Amino acid sequence: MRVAVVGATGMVGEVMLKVLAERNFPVTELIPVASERSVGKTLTYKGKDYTVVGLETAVSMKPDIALFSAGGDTSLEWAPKFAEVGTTVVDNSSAWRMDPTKKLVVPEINAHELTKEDKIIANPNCSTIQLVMALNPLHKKYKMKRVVVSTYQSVSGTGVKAVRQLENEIAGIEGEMAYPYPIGRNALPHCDVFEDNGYTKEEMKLAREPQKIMNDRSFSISATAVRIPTAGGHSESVNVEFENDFDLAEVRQLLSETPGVVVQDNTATNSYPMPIFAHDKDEVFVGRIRRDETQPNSLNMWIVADNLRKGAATNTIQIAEYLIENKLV
Ligand code: A2P
Ligand code: 11C
Repeated sequence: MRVAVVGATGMVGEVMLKVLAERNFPVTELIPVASERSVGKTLTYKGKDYTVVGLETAVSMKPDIALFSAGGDTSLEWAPKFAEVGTTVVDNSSAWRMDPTKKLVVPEINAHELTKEDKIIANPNCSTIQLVMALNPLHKKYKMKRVVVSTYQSVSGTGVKAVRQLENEIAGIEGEMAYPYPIGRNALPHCDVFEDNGYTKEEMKLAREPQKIMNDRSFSISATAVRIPTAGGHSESVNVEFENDFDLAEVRQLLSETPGVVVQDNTATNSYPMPIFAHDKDEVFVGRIRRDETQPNSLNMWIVADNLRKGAATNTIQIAEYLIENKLV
């Protein structure tokens, strides 16, 4: 496969190169792509140097697959140009996610919907992916009615500027601010921009994307997204009300049998998911599984994943792997 990585010099792009190498993705030619600022720079992949090219050049090379993580505007403008020359685009931005003509895919849940005709495929938001990985098997068994989720999101979700803001604050250095307030020793109930309804864009992604991925509008999700001073890894406190009652041991069993999910849930040994454990891992970790004692058929749990891996690079690459395995590219 001739594979273009659009945004190869960025935070997610860098992890994409790492994950492609780790998983031995069948790359015959790698085409690293970034903005004009980076054209001519060298990147290393599997011990070999590659020169960064611009988007125009990359399109003219007609790669088989293009993995995009260069922001929504770049995707909106350039993904169709790649698709036009026959490239299949897997896009990690929010540009195409809610477009009814595009699929929004978490491979473990709905990759079977993909066909050869899908030339632009959307990768969900990081906090959505880890949420649906845990909700989907439970929904199938007990039928969800309503989900209330609060997130604890790391600064790496915002990008390099935010990672630097936190590092500078810890080191006591004044520098550029990614957020309107300090993030060290703080918690900001503000991820992405505010919308007219008073929710943030991140909260609305959590409310809308799961219904599309799970192809089911019978449940509703209410979200509060909070930025906290962790470097990497997003955490979520999740309350789910089901139509049907459940058995806690069966819930744990169901989740531990779900590919890509790891249950870490033993209060006797202080075993529960945390961002420092999830770092650099592809699985979604679930723990603190307990009955909500205030209302029937309701559950509380805590979900953690590495937002740059399963939340972004790994999920994108798993989609591409599915396309290859099923001869859809
Ligand atoms: P560059 O490094 O040249 O700016 P991050 O999400 O970490 O900010 O990274 C964004 C990625 O998207 C980087 O690789 C960046 O390249 C790339 N990028 C940003 N804007 C464009 C653009 N207009 N055209 C191509 N690549 C872009
Ligand atoms: C965050 N979820 O942590 C964001 C980052 O729609 O792909 C990814 C934004 C997106 O702030």
